[in-house]
Amino acid sequence: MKVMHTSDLHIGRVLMEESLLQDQQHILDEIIRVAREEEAEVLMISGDIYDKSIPSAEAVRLFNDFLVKLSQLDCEVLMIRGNHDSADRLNFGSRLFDRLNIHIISEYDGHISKFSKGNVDFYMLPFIKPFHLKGYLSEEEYAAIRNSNDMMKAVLERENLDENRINILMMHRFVKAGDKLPELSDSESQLSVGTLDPVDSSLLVRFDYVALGHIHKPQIIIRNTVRYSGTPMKYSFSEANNINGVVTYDTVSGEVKTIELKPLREMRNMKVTYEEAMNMSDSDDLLRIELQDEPQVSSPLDNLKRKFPNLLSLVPLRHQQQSRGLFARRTGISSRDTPETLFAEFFELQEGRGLNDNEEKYFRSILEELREEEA
Ligand SMILES: [Mn+2]
Repeated sequence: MKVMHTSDLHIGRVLMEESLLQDQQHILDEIIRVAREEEAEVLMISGDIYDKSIPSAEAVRLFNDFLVKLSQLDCEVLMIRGNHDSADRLNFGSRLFDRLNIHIISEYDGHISKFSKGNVDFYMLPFIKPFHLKGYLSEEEYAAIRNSNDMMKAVLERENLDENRINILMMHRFVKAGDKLPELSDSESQLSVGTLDPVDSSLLVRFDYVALGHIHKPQIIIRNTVRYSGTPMKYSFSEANNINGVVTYDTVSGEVKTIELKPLREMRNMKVTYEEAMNMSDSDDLLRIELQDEPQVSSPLDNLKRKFPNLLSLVPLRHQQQSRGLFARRTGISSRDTPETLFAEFFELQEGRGLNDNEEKYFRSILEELREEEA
């Protein structure tokens, strides 16, 4: 049986105020085209269907069209909730969609939802937090859960895998292999960087394939068959060099393949002088330009925009020098860094002075609000 794996559609996402709806419509059609061409029998979408827990009307409309097209496929569609999705909103209509071979799992009911086809069992685990386990564990077991890894262990211990069957797990989480963390991009939830809470891949060894979502760069975690499919398209300029696509897994031969998807608009970073940029041919690509000189014209951005209508970010030379200073000093983000200390450091670098009491208070209040929203 051939199964297909994708994740992190983030329908409704906006990139630097630029709507990506057309690009997303195109890429969703590409996913459907590939599913058809590959004769996939099951299509797995491992969370973050929507970009926001309250999606825009346009995003809902696009997802609605996608569902209709999926229902016309000769293929079972499995979807789980990601941390960006509202459980209730994603769940809307799901019992009706079941009849159309579209299975959406948004909630945990004490067991991982299992979907069986042929000799394959698909375990569909939506994004959950430890409190979702309350009531399913004894009080002692529940009290012993300190992090995501403990939670995952408890969740998996409750399942009886049939070793005679092919077992596939879908989940939306941060998974590490030993000391090795997955490689992040700028488009994952920024706040999560401060609260890295990984699950160790050693918990997943009993599965033949693990279809992960959450991390946006496609990557293998322990073996070819425990991997992040990555987003089907690029969602930040830090992803410009990624090769985005969908993954297929043949449950008989064990073969894993990545099938590249062609975006509607390419995304590129350019490091050029103003002169060089103006001498290039016009382009509709989504662009970020780091200028390598200080142009002596009055409105470089307007001129460049005429050639490159989708130029979304123009970084002047002096900003790059400042941020290089920042990166030169920092060797990375550690668990000791908090959003407060990181922001204070960033502010000092930009402004050449520390935060005063009022500014610090203001920053804390914004952070508080964001954290409440996240909770
Ligand atoms: Mn995501």
